[in-house]
Amino acid sequence: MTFDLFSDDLEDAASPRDKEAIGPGASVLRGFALPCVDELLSGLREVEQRAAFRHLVTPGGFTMSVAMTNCGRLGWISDRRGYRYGEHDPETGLPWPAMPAAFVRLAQASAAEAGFGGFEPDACLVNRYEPGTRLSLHQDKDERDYGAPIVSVSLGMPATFLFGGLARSDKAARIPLVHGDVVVWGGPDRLRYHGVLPLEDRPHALLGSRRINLTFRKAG
Ligand code: MD3
Ligand code: FE
Repeated sequence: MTFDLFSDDLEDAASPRDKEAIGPGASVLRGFALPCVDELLSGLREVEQRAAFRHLVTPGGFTMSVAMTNCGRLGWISDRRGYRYGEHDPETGLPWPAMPAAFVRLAQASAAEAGFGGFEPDACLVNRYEPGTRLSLHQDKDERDYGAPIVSVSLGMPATFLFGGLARSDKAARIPLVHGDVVVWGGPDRLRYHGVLPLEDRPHALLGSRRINLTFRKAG
């Protein structure tokens, strides 16, 4: 919630003034995840036990500084052969863990709040950042249908999100994201370049020197 001397505490986390349009199809829902953070963190612990965080290698042979895991029917992976979604964790050969119910509820409520009713995510990529970790500018193009939005939930340390245009060279806006913020990207913003600046070490009360980002997609 924005700090406001005249706030009367009667608003939901998603009151209109906390929905910021950052593009024609993209909105930041400030604090929208706060009411369910405890459930999200216990869901995350279950997911991590079945499918541990790991550092993937890009097709070009670089190890990503972000550690990743997945839940849901499909998981996103990268290796020397390319980027793709698959039904199994290549580390264990097991199906990815199911999406915890609290994850699905929040993803659907967020999409609806941003104007994308009927969102049915089948993939949740979980990114873990530590101080110094960054995500360079990229587009998300491995999903089958660009008509569905992507929902992203930020937990733990704050980050500066880079929101570019449809060409890599377009100037990127810097959007600060903090614990509990949710961003929904769809429509004409779905294929915009984006990234995350290297994280500063500003330890968070619940998560310490980590940032977790859940990204919900319709991949298949
Ligand atoms: C903007 N993750 O996993 S939020 C990613 O904070 C990724 O971990 C970032 O970019 C993170 O691919 C950023 C997710 C996000 C996903 C798709 C987008 C932002 C987007 C598509 C278009 C514009
Ligand atoms: Fe992305």
